[in-house]
Amino acid sequence: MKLLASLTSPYARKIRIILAEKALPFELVVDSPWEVNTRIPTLNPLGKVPVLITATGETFFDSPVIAGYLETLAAPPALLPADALDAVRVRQTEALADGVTDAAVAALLESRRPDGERSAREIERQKDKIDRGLAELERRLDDRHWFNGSAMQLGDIAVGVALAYLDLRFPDLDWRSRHPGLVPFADRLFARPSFANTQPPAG
Ligand SMILES: N[C@@H](CCC(=O)N[C@@H](CS)C(=O)NCC(=O)O)C(=O)O
Repeated sequence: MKLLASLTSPYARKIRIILAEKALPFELVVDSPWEVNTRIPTLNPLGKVPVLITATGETFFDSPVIAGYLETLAAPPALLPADALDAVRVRQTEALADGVTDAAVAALLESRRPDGERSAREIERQKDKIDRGLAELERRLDDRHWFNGSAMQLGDIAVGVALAYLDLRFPDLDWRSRHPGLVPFADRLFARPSFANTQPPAG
């Protein structure tokens, strides 16, 4: 199994964390879709990472699909519940967290546009999505340990990845002060080897 990923992609990090939690062997192929020599568009027409190539040569993207595929390998721990409706609820947590990440990526890309093309209004619009998303996640977590059920699942990993991505790209947003209810949760996740060993390079 091969995972094509850039080291800074939060979506790819979500998959690397799942692979680590499940102790599934894989080859990490570092490929950035922003580089001219990238192979990614030949594997994913959308030109995005992560892309997974299975042991039998089948290709899967994007990260929620890859996460679903990895569950089919039945490697413990299960990160989606067996009950179909409960699995949808975990997927809802994942979608909300991925949406926060999407808004952070969009805000970052907008902030990197040249002077005169950059829209401060668009950056604020995306930051509002981040703040509303985190407020909703904080509300849903309440004082529980995990978002869905009594053990860490896919939704929890996606939330941890989103929060870590904010630390990397928007430390000034100071999500810890604005959403303190998420701090113990994040501390718990960030201490796991799967998170510690997949930290993006600085810069
Ligand atoms: N929804 C996708 C998002 C993937 C994505 O946007 N990846 C970024 C890297 S963080 C990318 O490859 N961007 C290249 C591009 O947009 O051309 C997923 O969950 O896999």
